Amino acid sequence: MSDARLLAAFAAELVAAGITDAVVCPGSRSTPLALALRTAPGLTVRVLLDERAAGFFALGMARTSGRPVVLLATSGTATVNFAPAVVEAQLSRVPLIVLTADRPPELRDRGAPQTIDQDHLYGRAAKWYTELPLFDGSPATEAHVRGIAGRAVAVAAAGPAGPVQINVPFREPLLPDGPLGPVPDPAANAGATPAMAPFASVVSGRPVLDGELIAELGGLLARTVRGLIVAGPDDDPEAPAAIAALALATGYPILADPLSGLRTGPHDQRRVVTRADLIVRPSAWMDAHRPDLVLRTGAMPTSKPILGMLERFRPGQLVIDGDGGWREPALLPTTFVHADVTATVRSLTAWLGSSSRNLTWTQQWAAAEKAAVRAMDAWLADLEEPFEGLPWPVLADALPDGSVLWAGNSMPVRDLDAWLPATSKAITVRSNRGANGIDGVISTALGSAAVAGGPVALVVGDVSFLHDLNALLAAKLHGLSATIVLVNNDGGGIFSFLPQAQPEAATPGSGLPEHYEELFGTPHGTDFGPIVGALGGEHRVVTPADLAEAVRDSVARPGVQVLELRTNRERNVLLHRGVAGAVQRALRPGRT
Ligand SMILES: Cc1ncc(C[n+]2csc(CCOP(=O)(O)OP(=O)(O)O)c2C)c(N)n1
Ligand SMILES: [Mg+2]
Repeated sequence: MSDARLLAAFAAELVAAGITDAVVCPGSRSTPLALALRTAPGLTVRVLLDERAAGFFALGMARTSGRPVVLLATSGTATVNFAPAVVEAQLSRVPLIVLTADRPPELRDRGAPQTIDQDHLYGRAAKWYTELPLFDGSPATEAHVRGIAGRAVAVAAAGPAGPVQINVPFREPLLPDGPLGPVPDPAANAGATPAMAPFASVVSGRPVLDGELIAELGGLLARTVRGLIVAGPDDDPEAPAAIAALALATGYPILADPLSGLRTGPHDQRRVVTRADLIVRPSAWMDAHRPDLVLRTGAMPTSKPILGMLERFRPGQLVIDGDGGWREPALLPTTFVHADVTATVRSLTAWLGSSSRNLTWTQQWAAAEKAAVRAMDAWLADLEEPFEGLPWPVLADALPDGSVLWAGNSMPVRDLDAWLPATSKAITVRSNRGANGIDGVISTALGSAAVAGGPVALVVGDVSFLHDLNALLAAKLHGLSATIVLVNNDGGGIFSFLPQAQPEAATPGSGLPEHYEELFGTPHGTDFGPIVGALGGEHRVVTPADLAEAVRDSVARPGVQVLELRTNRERNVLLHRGVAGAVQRALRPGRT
């Protein structure tokens, strides 16, 4: 088989294994593969100019479509620019197939241009690394290359999902030596498939517990009155309804991280606690409601107060992780249940049966949730200045069913936690919480917009926005639409909550407080309007009073609208303290 035909076969194998989308960055060494992907039937190729942004764009696509996405870069530093997204994909369990074009072996480590060591480039962040052979026309090479495509997709998608790297060497000339198709189907003689059957595929299943183990765990839940379900970040669309049903069967409240899927959607939300971040802070109420057992699903929640509560009370802990993970940063003695979350939770619910267990405990938590929501709503209604939590209730109200809502890292995801209310609308809520980077946030949301079935919105800080400006170019090049609420506090607002921002904590000669603004506050005074306009987006400054209407207007229109809400970092700390105080007052004895 000629080089061209084998390259086309490799692309066709990716499609046969379920790949529908590829993100390709321009370059010379990758030419044959770029052409093979671009001409492969069934594959949509989007070209992005900056590999760092392209990596996150592919990540956003994969998280929203639920399918692995292919990435291609030319040799050299281009491939290294995928690294932040590869790391995020590993930690947030997102399948990516990263193709890195390379010089052939004889040109490596001898001063050839644009040649770096791409062998295992992403280290342990990639689940699997392999290199394609140089094509030599032999049937063995063809079988090997075809098989690698299917294997790469299967490995990337198998739990825990993650990135794989395939390094692809090319010798000059870099043009295909003939037509890139049609691709002969090696299985065609055997029969009957209209689409090409993959050369290598895998049949696998989710790990489930047998009845005896379910009875053991169910018995523990049945014996324990003071239990909590802590639902952490999880993209599995089936888990929320199953977890909600277990909460009813056990009487356990669900401390629902905003990225758990529990706060939004049509499932039963009666046991969902949305204000846990504020409720579980040290207080007399919390001392009186210490849990004996915590059942965790998903990743560790974003909320530091929840982590602090676990560290303070040290309850028994079950962590269910169908991907066999060990996510337990509270350092508690823990039983890890390495079985599928939805299946396990459903079996436990069935084992427990429906009875009204632990009513007092359940009602006390429900009362705390109600008191916190009431106190926060009243506090917000009385507020007469811009507040960084405001976008979340506004977006939850304005976005229609089927929307995808992204939170930037730093304060946006924390304000999301405090302020995203429960809603029966099917809004998917996401954030890059694997490595918590402030890079690539816009690219991720716009990649999501490329494949989402409904509107996409993002709330992002100003420093994060500056990190990822050329993401906006992707929207222009590919006709994407999104609503971006840019919370502009002119710097890194999160640091104002840390000890380095407290002048009274500074010791003489420590460099604080005099270098605080330079090192942490990082004011930059950027005028965002002209930048957004130059990159093809629309920009307007919004006030708290017109945010809701601006969001509605943006959701109804194509293109990217950046709605800039200007806030103040110092005021922000005081306002966050103010609302936390309002919740604590609402939890005082006699109030709930
Ligand atoms: C890629 C990367 N660089 C640096 C950091 C450290 N960091 C965390 S938050 C932050 C400031 C973010 O500022 P902004 O996006 O404006 O959000 P705000 O804190 O104001 O809410 C920085 C620099 C990080 N998480 N990721
Ligand atoms: Mg900021």
